[in-house]
Amino acid sequence: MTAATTYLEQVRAELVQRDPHQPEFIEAVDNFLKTITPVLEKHPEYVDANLIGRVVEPERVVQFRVPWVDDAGHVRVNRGFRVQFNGAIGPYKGGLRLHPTVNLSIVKFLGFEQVLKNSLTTLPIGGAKGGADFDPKGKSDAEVMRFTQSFMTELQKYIGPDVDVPAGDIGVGGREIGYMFGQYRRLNGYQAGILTGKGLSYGGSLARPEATGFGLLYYTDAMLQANGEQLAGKRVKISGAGNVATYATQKATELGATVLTVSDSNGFVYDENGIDYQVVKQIKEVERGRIKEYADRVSTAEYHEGSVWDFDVDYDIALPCATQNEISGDQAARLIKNGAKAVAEGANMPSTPEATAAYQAAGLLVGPAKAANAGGVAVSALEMSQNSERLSWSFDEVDGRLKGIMEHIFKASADAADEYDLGHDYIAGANIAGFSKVADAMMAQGII
Ligand code: NDP
Ligand code: 2IT
Repeated sequence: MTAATTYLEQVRAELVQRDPHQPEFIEAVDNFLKTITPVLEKHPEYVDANLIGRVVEPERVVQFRVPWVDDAGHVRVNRGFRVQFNGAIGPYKGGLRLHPTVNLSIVKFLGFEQVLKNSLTTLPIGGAKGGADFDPKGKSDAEVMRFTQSFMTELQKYIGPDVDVPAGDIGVGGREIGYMFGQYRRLNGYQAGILTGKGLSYGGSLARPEATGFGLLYYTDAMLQANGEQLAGKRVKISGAGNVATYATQKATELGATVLTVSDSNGFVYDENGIDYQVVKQIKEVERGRIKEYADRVSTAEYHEGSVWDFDVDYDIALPCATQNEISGDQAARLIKNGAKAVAEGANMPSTPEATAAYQAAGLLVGPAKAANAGGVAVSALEMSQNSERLSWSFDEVDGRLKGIMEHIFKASADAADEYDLGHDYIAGANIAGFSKVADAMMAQGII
């Protein structure tokens, strides 16, 4: 037992004692704590400053009532959250999730991940997350509008272009950002930098919708190339059929891979000839339908109920792009049996700890979420830059910067793993590289 490991055990014990009912948050912190001992051994001053104890405690948590009236005239109440986790390196930044499973544990896990992810982008943004336990599925446009207006009426008290800048996540896309922006403007006047993921007509950035999915593939390609491989010719399994999955499918296909599957929470479609992202886009973005409909439109595709991770097919690369803990230990064993050699996480924390242990035991290349999916928030930060200078950059300008940022994130993670003799452990590398800037900034700013 070194001083560093004893200290980390104390921090963890305190956290579990305080928040025993926050399993996702504890899981996200554990994923970090497991990798950070060598940094504390090199920097004993971090232990003296109880830096880890401070890093795992959010700076501020806001929880609020969101009342709204449904189309039948009934008064409904949801619970809204904003967790401003760490502002040491810039204004709080992170998405809003609308999903019935949203609770404080989920928002804190996402906020904690966001701190390290945002640091990895090299851009000046702190970490935050928010959302509500509202289910957009089956709601009319008018209901979504009334809900998001009520949500923003409270949230606007806590955000600002230099304070905290929310964006989308599960259940929050262009429609929801538009309604929230409108309500903010009605209450406070036009401020472009209040949200990112905006429509192009009122201050949005080209390539923000594509950014997370495209960025995931730029990262994956960089990881493969560093290991003497390439994306072209590879068979890829993707889960999810939302924003991240759709544009991951597009970029994977453009880079010469074949995407065999996409999914939603009911089931998945499989097509040996490759999934057509334009059909997915039409069904999900335009018609707000279910992925089952894909098989009605594309004759070579099959639809199956259940998890895509329970489906056996030979493939090379897994790109989970749906939600947290979607891959269990058993499903990871199956993925390895199916021949996958690499996993890159588009969703936040999609692999259970058992799954991650299985990948590592089998020697897979693993791109962790906080590195591999950082392209979305990176382009959000570029949207903030464009808003500040009151200019818009071309698609190629934004996409080119995104690619550079993702390649840098891979390299910084690989270099950190090298520095600590951790081989190809890009999970530890991302944690260490992301943490080092936050740690420097917190140490410089005193005990706050
Ligand atoms: P969307 O709402 O656009 O799509 C979510 C997709 O995941 C849908 O296909 C949805 O299916 C599926 N899904 C959601 N919850 C579950 C569940 N419990 N079980 C199975 N499938 C589920 O969200 P995004 O594409 O934006 O987000 C996907 C993931 O990527 C999330 O983990 C998010 O945090 C992460 N992410 C998003 C970024 C962004 O910029 N949007 C940036 C970085 C990460 P169904 O319709 O059936 O619910
Ligand atoms: O998880 C994420 O990084 C996001 N949902 C995007 C956050 C953002 O501010 O663009």
